[in-house]
Amino acid sequence: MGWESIELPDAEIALDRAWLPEPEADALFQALLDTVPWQVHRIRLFGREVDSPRLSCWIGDPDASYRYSGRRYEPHPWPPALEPVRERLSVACGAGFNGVLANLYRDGRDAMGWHRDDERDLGPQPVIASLSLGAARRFLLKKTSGVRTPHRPRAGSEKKSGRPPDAALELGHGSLLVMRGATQCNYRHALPRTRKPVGPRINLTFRQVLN
Ligand SMILES: O=C(O)CCC(=O)C(=O)O
Repeated sequence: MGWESIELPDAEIALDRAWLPEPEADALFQALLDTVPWQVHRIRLFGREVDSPRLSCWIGDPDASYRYSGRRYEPHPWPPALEPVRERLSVACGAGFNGVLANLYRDGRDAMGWHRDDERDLGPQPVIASLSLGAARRFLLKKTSGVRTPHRPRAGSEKKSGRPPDAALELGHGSLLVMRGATQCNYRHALPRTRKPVGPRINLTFRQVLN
């Protein structure tokens, strides 16, 4: 297998569907489920602050505090199981990462609305490395006008978001999706809810915060 280029105009996206071998992915999934201090983050939705429909944790180096959706998060220390993965990811992506946003989708009702990872703290062309563990879920991408706006998640439903997505990728256990260059400037992404019975999924988006 290896790297597959996702061909979308004005984006640089690559996917390795089996980046982390299954036994390692199994062990990492269980270790994170057990050791990450999962929290409900508050997000802005249609001008209101609401609980996000998933559990999250911002993990990083001590100075890597991170502002998104109108709040600043101080980093939790790296769980021992994640340190070696960070090193391997840096080599695989040719980029450093000082933080990771971990999200736990407990079942198909948990989701992530349309947004861009375009916070000022990430710089203009961030490299975002997204490692998925557990149940496979659909990840959608949709081209924008290219105008940068603050992080503003939209409703998690695919139907409510207007025109259809430009790409739908199945992100399975151990897959690694890397977005770089102008991708965050030109595309929004989302992880919609699903009615299918699905088990828990953990997604880790590694980032470099420029404080
Ligand atoms: O769970 C996913 O695959 C998407 C996560 C995401 O969009 C983010 O952390 O910004």
